[in-house]
Amino acid sequence: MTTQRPARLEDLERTTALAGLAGWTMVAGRDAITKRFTFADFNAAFGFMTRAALVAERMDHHPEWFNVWNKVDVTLSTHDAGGLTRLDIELAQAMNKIAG
Ligand code: H2B
Repeated sequence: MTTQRPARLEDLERTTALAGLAGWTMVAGRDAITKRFTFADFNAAFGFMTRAALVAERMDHHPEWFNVWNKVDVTLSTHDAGGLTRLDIELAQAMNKIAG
């Protein structure tokens, strides 16, 4: 059985989706979105990463991310599609919700 991966978002779709995603911006020179999450301390940042990791694994869609103490820089893109798909939007929404 083959798994169906979603198609890259059209211009209008990504504009609309991004408008509803607080804090996320397009990455320059790449079809991807990014956000820096800042927390009170490392414990809160790592708690966020742990919860987000569980969602990502359930979605079979994984973030590129980088953590230093209380900050987590996240980049989302669908590697199989070579750009932004609805999976990135859904994971970004879930991360915003987890971060509170
Ligand atoms: N994560 C992201 N961000 N993009 C993908 O294309 C992707 C993924 N593909 N996680 C998944 C895993 C794929 O490699 C597996 C085999 O389903």
